[in-house]
Amino acid sequence: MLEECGLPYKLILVDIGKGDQFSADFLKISPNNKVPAIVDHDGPGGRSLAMFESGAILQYLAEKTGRFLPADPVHRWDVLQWLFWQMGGFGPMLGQAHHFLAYAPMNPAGPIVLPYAQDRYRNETARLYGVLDRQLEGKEHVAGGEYSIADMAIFPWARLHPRQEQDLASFPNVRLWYETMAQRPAVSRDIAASEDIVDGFTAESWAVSFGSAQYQKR
Ligand SMILES: N[C@@H](CCC(=O)N[C@@H](CS)C(=O)NCC(=O)O)C(=O)O
Repeated sequence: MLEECGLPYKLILVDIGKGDQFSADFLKISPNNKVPAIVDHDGPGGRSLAMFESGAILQYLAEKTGRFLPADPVHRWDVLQWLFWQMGGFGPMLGQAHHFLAYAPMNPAGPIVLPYAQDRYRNETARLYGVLDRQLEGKEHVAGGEYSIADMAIFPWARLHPRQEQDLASFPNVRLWYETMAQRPAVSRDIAASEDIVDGFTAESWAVSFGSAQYQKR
């Protein structure tokens, strides 16, 4: 969204494998210990505004710039419902697919392979891709009749379809949309700058992500 809007920004790495997300300074900005988060030094009334949750951040930036969220109420609510569909379903369920299909089998204390959980989240992920595929039938963009923050929110999860054990050949409308999205200059710049590789865990990074450090009372 920042790239699409041409807004100036400074990217600050939060190393979630090392536990940067639990630092007192980061928790003031993002109390749920998750990225992404932003601080807008030119927020409402010229004051700084900190925000977490990508859906809220996208809506905030759309309202600030007047871009990528249609003004017409019918189209606007169409975009917002698909933005919330990502926040409530596509993101969380695909995150669980990543956990049981890719991360748990890499547990450094010994692989955790749970066929029921793997089937459950692989199937639920496929169901959600099917919903998206039907929504994209005959459409270039997910909602509102134009490129919007709904496309932006959904794309990064779809980018990881191999990790979710999904073949986009089964979802031809999603595949076409995905390929078109990936060619947008702002999106391809982001793809080039942000590889997502998880090739193993140490005892420390496992504890940070899924163990004692993650669940320690704060
Ligand atoms: N609903 C949140 C999800 C954010 C999220 O799950 N972030 C993960 C990385 S993809 C994270 O920061 N994990 C660190 C942790 O849980 O400690 C959003 O869309 O902003």
